[in-house]
Amino acid sequence: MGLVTIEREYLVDGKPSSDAQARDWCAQLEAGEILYFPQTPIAISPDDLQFLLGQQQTDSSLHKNIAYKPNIDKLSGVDTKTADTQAVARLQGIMRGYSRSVTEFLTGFLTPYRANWQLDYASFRPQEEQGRDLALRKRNDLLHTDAFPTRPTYGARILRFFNNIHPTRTRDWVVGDPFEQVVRQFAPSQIAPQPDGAGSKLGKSLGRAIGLGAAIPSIKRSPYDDFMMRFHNFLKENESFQRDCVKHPWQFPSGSSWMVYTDTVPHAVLAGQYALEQTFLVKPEALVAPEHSPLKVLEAIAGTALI
Ligand code: AKG
Repeated sequence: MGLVTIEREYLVDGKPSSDAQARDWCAQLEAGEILYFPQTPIAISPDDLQFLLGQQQTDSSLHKNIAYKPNIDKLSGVDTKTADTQAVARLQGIMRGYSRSVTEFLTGFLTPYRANWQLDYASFRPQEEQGRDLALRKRNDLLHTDAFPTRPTYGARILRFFNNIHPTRTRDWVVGDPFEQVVRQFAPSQIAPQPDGAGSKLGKSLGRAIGLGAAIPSIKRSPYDDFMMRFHNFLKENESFQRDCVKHPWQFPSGSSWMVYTDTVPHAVLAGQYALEQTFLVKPEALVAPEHSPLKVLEAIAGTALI
């Protein structure tokens, strides 16, 4: 998988020079490329940056990162009982501003999506990633594709925009082969469609056929979401995949941004500290190259609808 570099001078007032250019960048993203901005298009004031670099995550046993939920203007991952209330309010204000700036930028940049995406959580990642002590399924240094345990997407794609705000250090990623290749590596070539009403059975049989174990209980998900969640866990738990899979290293410098569909690009972060991130859920009807979407790839393998 490659990196598509977007220099400032390619943009006109922060926007692609034409609709065709915007569609082309969307198509490249959907096919698994990372769009990389050597100089971030998101303005963060020096004061806010200084403040962020002084923050620690006090509640990291429960939450991997500090999350901001823009739709309800709430932070989680901060221990509000012990944290300084002024500092929490300031962090909330910065995250609110960051979320708005990224949304505004991408509304102008990814024009084919703007009527059909949903703003999801933003996050602040103050922890050093190298050597983090996390439960295996929470580890981000193991290659994985993303799925959210509590937020099934019903086929919407997971698009994430990152900022490396560390003053000097790179944020070091590795990415693997594209989703379709990885899924087919583990799935048999034919999986019999199931009769009506057996949608979730199909999700299970697809999962079982590629050795993903039982379905994950509780939250109501479509067979598609069920598969994506188990596939995330399967990749992290699969030692031979982690050891032998293709790994392309990318080091994102201080002050850069990048965005990627993390539901299909297997990725891991090996080192780095201090990043900001905003997630969008892009609905199937907005996609310019839906054949690359994990939903279409899995439906083609299964031979039937999965949502
Ligand atoms: C994820 O959030 O899925 C990651 O793998 C972490 C990426 C990062 O924080 O750079």
